[in-house]
Parts: sequence; C-alpha cells; structure tokens
Amino acid sequence: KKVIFSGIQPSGDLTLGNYLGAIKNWVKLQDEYDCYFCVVDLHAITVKQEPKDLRRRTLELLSIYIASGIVPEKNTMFIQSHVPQHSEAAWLLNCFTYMGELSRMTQFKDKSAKSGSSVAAGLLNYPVLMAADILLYGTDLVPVGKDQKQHLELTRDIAERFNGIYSPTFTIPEPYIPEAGAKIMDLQEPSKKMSKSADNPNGFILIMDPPDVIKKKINRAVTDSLGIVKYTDDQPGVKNLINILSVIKGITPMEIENYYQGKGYAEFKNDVAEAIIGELSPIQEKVKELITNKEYLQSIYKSGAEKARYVANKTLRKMKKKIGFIPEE
Ligand code: AQP
Repeated sequence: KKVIFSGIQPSGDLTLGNYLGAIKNWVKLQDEYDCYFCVVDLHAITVKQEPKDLRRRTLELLSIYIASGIVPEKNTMFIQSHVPQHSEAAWLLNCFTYMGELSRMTQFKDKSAKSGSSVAAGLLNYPVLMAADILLYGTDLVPVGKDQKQHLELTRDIAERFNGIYSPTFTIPEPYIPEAGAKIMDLQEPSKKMSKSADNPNGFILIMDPPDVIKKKINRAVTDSLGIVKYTDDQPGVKNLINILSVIKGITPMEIENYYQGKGYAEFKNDVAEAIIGELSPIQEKVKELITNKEYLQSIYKSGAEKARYVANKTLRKMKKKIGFIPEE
C-alpha cells in the first residue's frame, strides 16, 4: 500500500477551509492507502500559543478527525510532539536546507510580516519540520490544500539533495491536491485564503460554528452588484460560494450556475448556508460527545504514537548512519 501523511496545526479553531481542503479528502483515501494523520502541535508553536488553548485545540482537532469519518482502527492518528523523531529529523534536515530557500516561502513572508519585529526562528524553519514529518514515513502522497504546495516542493528538494549526497534514503513525495476545495477563500476578502488565524471572524466559518452563526456569516459574505450566480474570476465572492456548495454537494459549478439562473443572491446564500449546516451538524454532535471521552482519545493517540515512533525511528537511524554518526549499539 502507498503511504499518505498529512496534518493540521492546532493553531486556531478549524475552518471550513481546513475541512474541505484537507479532512474531507482524507476520509476518501483511508481505504486505499496506509495513512498517517497527525495533529502537528510542534508546528503550531511557531506562532504564540496560549497553553490551555493549545491543549483544548489539540484534543478537539483529534476529535474532529474521528468525527469527520477517519476510522482510528484503519489509520495511524497521533500527536506530533509524542514522536520525538520529528524534532530530531528536522534538526538534521535543517543542515541540508538553505536560508535562501526558507526565506523565499510565501507563508513565511506572510506570517513574519504579521509578527512584527519578533519573528521566531521556528517560523522560518517550519517547512523543514514539515519535510521531516513527511519523509520519516516513506510518504508517497501528501494530501494538502493549494497553499501548502510550495512547502511540499521544498520537501522534495531537501529529500533529493540528501539522497544525492549519500544514497537513496527518502521516497520523494508527491502533492495530492484535490481539484475541488483546494482553496476556499475568505468570505470578507475573497482574494485571500480562508485562514483560522485571520483577524476578522466574519471571513471564516469554523467547523464548530452553530447554525445561526453560519447563516449570519454567509449572509454577510461579500458578493457584488451584478446579481448573477456565475463562476468567474470577475465575481470572486460568488465564485467562492459556488465552490463551497459544489464540494459539499458533489455537483459541478456549471450545474450550480444553471440552477440559479434568474434567481437572486438571497436564495443562493440561503442554500449555501443550509448545505454547510447539513455537512457540519453531524460532525459537531460527534465532536461534543468525543471530547468528553478523554480515555478513548488517549487510547487512540497513544497507540498511534507507538506505531509512528517505530516507523519514524527506522528512518531516523538510517539518516544518522549515512551522515556518519556513531550508532550507540
Ligand atoms: N482556505 C483553505 N482552503 C483549502 N484548504 C486549506 N487548508 C488551509 N486553509 C485552506 C488546508 O488545511 C490543512 C491544514 O493547514 P494547517 O493547519 O497546517 O495550516 P495552514 O495551511 O496555514 O492553515 P490555516 O487555516 O491558514 O492556519 P493558520 O492560520 O494557522 O496558518 C492544509 O492541508 C491546508 O492546505
């Protein structure tokens, strides 16, 4: 079986973008692939986190994975900081990555601009940790949203560099970017991606937002004065809503355009809101139930980490040997 690795940071409450761009697709992949789904808490601390929020979000994120349909028995689900091999491999790979490569990353440029004068070195090194995550498991495919494509290309470059200096060690991973849902945009500024750390909460829908909040945010979503439901770059707000409806309903943007011919934005927005509520409500119910069952969650992340450590350690030992470190035994 081919190997899949993917993860989400518990750096904020999860958005519809994270769900449609990542989790919803993972669910479809679990039967065909050997999947590792990680809660990447080490990545989350590249920006400031409140300890109690980080704890809450980490368990909530794991609950969302399960509630969305990722079956614990079929996949390896774990918390990144429970597998110390990630940090260790990241250090090694740091020494095979150039400063220029890291400072060119769009995410670094965006986030460091937001952090002002105190940018953590971890933010620059973020993609190296991501490379470690992926390469430790011999990953073939990485299902991510479009925003992560650049980081994945860097992972491939680092892996090829290491393989070239020593001998083939890492599998070169491919991005797996879904056509639909690859980039859900901010509801208020549809030129920007929907992001869990955005400042304006009207710009994003959270997976845990109650129905009335979802309705309100969709109603307020920026559209235009043209009044036609058309899938075009000239109407980025409407296009984004069509995308959302299309992914949830599994129908094409063209079918949506046809259906709403002659109908106004009010009806369209109402249907988008209902579709989101219909998709998220059952997940929310399950998350609320799971989150109270700490023992069950622990049993999942414990056995996941055990399995992950075993595989990760094998790769790490290989890396160290090739670099020239003396094995302990
Ligand atoms: N707007 C989006 N549309 C589609 N996919 C998205 N993803 C994120 N935003 C969208 C995908 O979600 C996964 C998890 O992302 P992450 O938590 O590792 O970090 P991120 O990509 O930086 O996501 P956010 O929500 O923007 O987080 P913050 O604000 O903390 O940086 C990835 O597969 C990503 O592609």
